[in-house]
Amino acid sequence: MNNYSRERLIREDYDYMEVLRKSLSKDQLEKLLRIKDPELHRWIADIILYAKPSRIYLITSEEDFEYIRKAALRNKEEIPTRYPNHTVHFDGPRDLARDRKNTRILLPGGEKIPFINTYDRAKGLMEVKELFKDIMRGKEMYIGFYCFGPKNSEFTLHAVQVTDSAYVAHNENILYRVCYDEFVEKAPNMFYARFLHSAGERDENGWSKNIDKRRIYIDLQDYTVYSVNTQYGGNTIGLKKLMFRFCIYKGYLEGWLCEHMFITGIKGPGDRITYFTGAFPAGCGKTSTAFMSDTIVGDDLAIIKPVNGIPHAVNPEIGMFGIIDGVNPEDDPVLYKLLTSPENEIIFSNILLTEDGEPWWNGRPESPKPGINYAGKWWPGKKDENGKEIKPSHPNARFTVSLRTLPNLDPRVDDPNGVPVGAMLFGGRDPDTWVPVEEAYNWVHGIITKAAALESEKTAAILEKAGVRELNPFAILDFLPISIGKFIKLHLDFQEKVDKTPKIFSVNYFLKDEHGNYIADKVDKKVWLKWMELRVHGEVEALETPTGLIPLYQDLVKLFNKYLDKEYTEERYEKEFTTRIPEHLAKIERVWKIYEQIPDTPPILFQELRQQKQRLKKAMEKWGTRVSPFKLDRK
Ligand code: SPV
Ligand code: MN
Repeated sequence: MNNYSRERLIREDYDYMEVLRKSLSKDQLEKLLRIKDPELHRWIADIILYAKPSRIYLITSEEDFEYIRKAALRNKEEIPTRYPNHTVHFDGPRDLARDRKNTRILLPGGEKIPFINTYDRAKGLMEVKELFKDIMRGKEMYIGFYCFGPKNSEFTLHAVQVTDSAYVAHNENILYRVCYDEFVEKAPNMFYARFLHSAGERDENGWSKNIDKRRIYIDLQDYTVYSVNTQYGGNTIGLKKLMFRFCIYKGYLEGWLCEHMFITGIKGPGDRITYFTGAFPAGCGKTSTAFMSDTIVGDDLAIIKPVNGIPHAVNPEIGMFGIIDGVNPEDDPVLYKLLTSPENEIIFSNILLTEDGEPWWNGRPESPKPGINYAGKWWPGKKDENGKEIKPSHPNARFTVSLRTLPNLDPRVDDPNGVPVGAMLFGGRDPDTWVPVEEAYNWVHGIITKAAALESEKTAAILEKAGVRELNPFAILDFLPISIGKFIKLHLDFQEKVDKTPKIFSVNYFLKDEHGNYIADKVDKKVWLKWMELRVHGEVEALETPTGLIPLYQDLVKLFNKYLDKEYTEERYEKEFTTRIPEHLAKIERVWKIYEQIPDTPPILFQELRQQKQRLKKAMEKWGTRVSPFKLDRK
């Protein structure tokens, strides 16, 4: 990539070295100049002139971490707790989740992509640059150099984060590998993304004041993101969901996959490990599935490329920015222990900090004591201006912690070649259609009917009404910088690049019975995982339904007994694995209608859906609207 063509904040020529010499202390300047990239130097000088930070600090190794931790406390972006390694951050009541409306992909000429929030590039750049004028006055600015992936890996991308938030820098120090040495080694002949962030003016609570001027503008052409007047991690942590857009885009241009997926290892017979990746919209069981696995490589993102003909996955992150709501000692023993261990470095966001300095979230067994939370002072029974009770901790409250704190961290987490992918899972919040686990007939069937047709009820991770069902293909819709049609085609074509494709499964933990109660227990996912592991190796049979392949009753009985010490009744099995035909047909209608509006949808999508519909209709003629698994043939 030619770094010299990058977008500038200041067009005119000026002596940028002079600006750097004046604004950076001697040691900071030395650090910057060791990266031999005039375009980078010039960009930093532009920001200095433009946003006017009063001091500058570079994060170039783990030795800088302590400085950032202290800065976050000094800036009052984080509050200490009774545990020295645990801090709390509050985003403010209007800044608690990703802002879909104001997160826009900037495209030249105002090009539009269906279902994606795009905006005219020239207009967007002008608007957002204006917002950065003088915005860092009186503040310290942090510059971090990170890898998006393991060191010395063909999978890895690079990024520079510039921010006036020590909280953002602190998160990145935990979530990503500091990679200054690779910049020193490779620049200027390297690709890197640029993230410029400012929390903007903050009020006495530390919340960003100008929320109406919150913008997250993603300049696809220049691999640069401008994020301003916001603090919530999904809007601000450059290497998280902002880098992810660039990763998807680069993958699209180069023919590999960047996914919103965890990567975990499942133990099978003889202690073999089979690696799974899994895509779930936020708040739909992704983290809990990862923790139910035997080893964890990653909990949120995956870069997948062929290595010797086999798809391999790398986790670009080395930490978790996870949802804490509902994490309790019974259902999530490992995560709960990790989050309550004083020795782990943890940033909690938008939980309740009780007056005795204890971080409290929904899921802690004890009742919440008064303290401060995302809306200010909190006491039991506190109501908002509409008379609605304010929850002690927010449903999208998060924790940031290093993966290295995990007892079950996979030993291959830093492997520059990643881990081989045996299976891909797709799951959403679906009350009435998908069975708890089902295998696709083949790659294409899976990509279309499981991944592209993934639907889910909205959750608290976005600033919209929870509970409404929406199509969320690959659980990635919020992050796509290209049309979903192109993204599907990329996956269909990926088949040609590998000798063996992973098996594709759908999972659904949210199926309800006729009384509206969830049928499965939270821990049952263990059994579904173990069944899928056996399927990857062809070691159990399956029943053929009109929509895929499901477990045999007797296999589940054995697995429930072995892994959960639980009885699994025929009645439960029938309830869980009955094909609900009208619901499936309605789903196909919904999905069809959406893809009809997307001009570059691959035609094979409609073919697959049509075939699925025909199979369902045939089954309905034979058996009626409900097909019990006991009626089906073995595959
Ligand atoms: C998600 O919402 O999918 C997350 C958290 O992983 S965020 O950083 O907000 O995207
Ligand atoms: Mn995510």
